[in-house]
Amino acid sequence: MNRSTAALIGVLGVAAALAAGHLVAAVVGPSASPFLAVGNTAIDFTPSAVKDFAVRAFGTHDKLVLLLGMAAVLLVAAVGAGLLSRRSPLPGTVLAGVLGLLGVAAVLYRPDLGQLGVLAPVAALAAGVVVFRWLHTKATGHTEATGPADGRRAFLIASGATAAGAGLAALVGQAAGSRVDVEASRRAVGALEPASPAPPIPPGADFAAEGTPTFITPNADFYRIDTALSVPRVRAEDWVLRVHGLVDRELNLRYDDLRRRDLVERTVTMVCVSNEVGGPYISTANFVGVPLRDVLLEAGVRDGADQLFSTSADGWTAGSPVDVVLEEERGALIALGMNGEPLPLEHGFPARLVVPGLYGYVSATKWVVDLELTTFEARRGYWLDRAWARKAPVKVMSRIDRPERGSTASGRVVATGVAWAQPTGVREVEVRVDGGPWRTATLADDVNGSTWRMWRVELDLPPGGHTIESRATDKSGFTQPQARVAPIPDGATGWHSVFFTVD
Ligand SMILES: Nc1nc2c(c(=O)[nH]1)N[C@H]1C(S)=C(S)[C@@H](COP(=O)(O)O)O[C@H]1N2
Ligand SMILES: [Mo]
Repeated sequence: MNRSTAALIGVLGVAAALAAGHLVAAVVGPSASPFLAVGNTAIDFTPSAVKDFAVRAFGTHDKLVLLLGMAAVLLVAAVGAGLLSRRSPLPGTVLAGVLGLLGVAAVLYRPDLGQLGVLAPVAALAAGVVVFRWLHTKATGHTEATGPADGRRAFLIASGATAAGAGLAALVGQAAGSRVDVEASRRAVGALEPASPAPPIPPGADFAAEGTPTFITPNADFYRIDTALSVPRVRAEDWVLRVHGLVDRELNLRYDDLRRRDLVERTVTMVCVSNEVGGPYISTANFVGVPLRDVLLEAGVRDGADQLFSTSADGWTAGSPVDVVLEEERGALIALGMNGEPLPLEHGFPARLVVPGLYGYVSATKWVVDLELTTFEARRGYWLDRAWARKAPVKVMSRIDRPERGSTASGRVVATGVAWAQPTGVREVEVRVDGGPWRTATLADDVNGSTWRMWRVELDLPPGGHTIESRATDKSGFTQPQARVAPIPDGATGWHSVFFTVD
């Protein structure tokens, strides 16, 4: 058989396998689709350094890049196996088998899939082997009686049928897999009116006209960090939050149990531990929900429980210190809403945790379904096995938003930025230029200690290149240290510095 036929058979075999897996996954659990399961498992096994790099380089597109990369590798493998199978179908059969087993392993490794999940990669394996061998026979199978022309026609029909069948199976699988209509469930939730709304944000709380972010981050702009390739689709009406472990009584709370309570609204700035000095992974929202403390007290926390271990619908986990989440002043929430709407799907619909003053990876579980009172000895959250610290309170930090790096300013320079020190709050921000004396910046109106605070300062500078640096001091008097420390293991430190030119 010629090379292009051989390559085509390889590609069609793999396409049939993926499509069959996707179709079966629609029934046994959408995340069992072999491609997604392998991708998710790859994320779990990726060394932290690579993950940090991916987040830095591609931001929220990191997952798209991973999927495209996997697709490229698969394509190369399929073409390669096809070409190697010109004499015997063995190499292609082996490839289909190996890929199928990879899918089985990935599904078994997923914490969010039951045993039935393996049916999807098993179907993929079977379809891959059968379709590949069938096409191979068609391509080589012309006999004396039929002749090469008939054989060619039979092969073309078979490959066309395979392509159409695979496309159809993938489409049906996709449609059936998204049949869980979370969007409708989210719309049906409607407005979540807080019994105690957050105080209104004063107009003087940001310097957005001069380069800082707006005080409240619109939901569409709120930074997003998670390990989920496909957003978990949990309907409010199916959602149950189990509270168990070292408690006096286990609770199983339904969405309506929570939303019927007196909801509170709190303005909170969330930040990711992976945020570099000067980085963008920080946002602020009005979160509406139920005080986490109230729920934990209802369950009755037993002595000895030092960790609140939370698990999401997709099996991600985080551990927060029990003493922190029980602090009344802290204001930790089981959040249902964000900026006047139910949580967007990507930010944890139906419910997530929000704990002011702790980095997201040790507190902010999205799609939360399980709260276990336990010890730090007994259980380790997702990122702990990847070299991140057990405890991670937010570090005092400031960022310069204007002037921008490498920009050229004319005349008077207005420097602006943000600072944060949750849950204590920012007392002062200082700025210096070219290593000169520190100058105190003007602070925007204070909203609460768990939110960021914007700052502004006017500078008269001679023409030429300049470097501006900033440092914040929290309300306990602690000043952001100069020493540069990388985000791993518990958050970056150091002064942000920006070089710019005055003409
Ligand atoms: N289920 C789940 N929850 C999660 C994560 C995750 O990967 N999965 N990432 C955490 C991290 S590291 C951060 S910084 C915050 C980010 O929340 P956001 O995406 O709403 O900004 O969510 C946390 N909650
Ligand atoms: Mo994070």
